[in-house]
Amino acid sequence: MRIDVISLFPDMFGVVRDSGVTGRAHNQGIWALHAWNPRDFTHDIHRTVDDRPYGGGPGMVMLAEPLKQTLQTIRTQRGTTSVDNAPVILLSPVGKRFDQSLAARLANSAGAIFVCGRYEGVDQRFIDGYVDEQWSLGDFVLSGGEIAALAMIDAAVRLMPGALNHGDSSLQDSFQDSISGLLDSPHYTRPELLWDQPVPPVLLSGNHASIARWRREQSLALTSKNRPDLLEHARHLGLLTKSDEKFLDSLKT
Ligand code: 4GY
Repeated sequence: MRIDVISLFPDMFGVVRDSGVTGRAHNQGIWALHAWNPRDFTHDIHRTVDDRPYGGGPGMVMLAEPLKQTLQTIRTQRGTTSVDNAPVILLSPVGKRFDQSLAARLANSAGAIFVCGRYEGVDQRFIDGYVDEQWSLGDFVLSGGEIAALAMIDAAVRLMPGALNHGDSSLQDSFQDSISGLLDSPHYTRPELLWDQPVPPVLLSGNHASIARWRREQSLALTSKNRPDLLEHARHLGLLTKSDEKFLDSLKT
């Protein structure tokens, strides 16, 4: 998979290229990252990438032309003009909310070209002419799209085959994230007694059925408390058993 990003701060992408799971996967050639600065595609002496908004108002708007020039260079290097090979995705709070299924879609694709806006936004004519999709990390406003792109790249790359060396844990995660539809249960490691708090005894019992049931109940209780919307969704999909429902009932009293 090849990811291209267009950003006035391309150095920010060193984080995902060089560290942790995503850095190791990058070194293994599982994915490649190319970060492009639209300032390098300006032609004026000031290397201008923004200008004042028509109609007035605060702040500046990103110029369409340097973004278009950057995109054309990327398309030439990628050797294609087809959108299904590499969709152009703008990071914006007006976009479709990013979730685990979009992460999986990206992980199973040939890649994407992420456009990171700065200032008040991007000239709408670039969006209309060149952007295929808009994705949002959440209902808040960042000072640029970079941190949203970093989060999405991280979420996708860790799902790619070979990215997590212990392949089991990605299975566990995907079970939690997309099969059970519930929040993950708590984790414990050594020592057995820490700050007067013991590890829940069931986890030391060696009884794998009891451990699975305890984890399931922890997930149900946490999801009910923090994300009742996810619980309702899981119920709608028929992912809750009679035993789950009985446990959830017992929480109400
Ligand atoms: N939230 N999800 C987000 C964002 C900053 C438009 C320029 C978000 O993805 N991107 O807040 N991006 C943009 C917003 C103007 C800065």
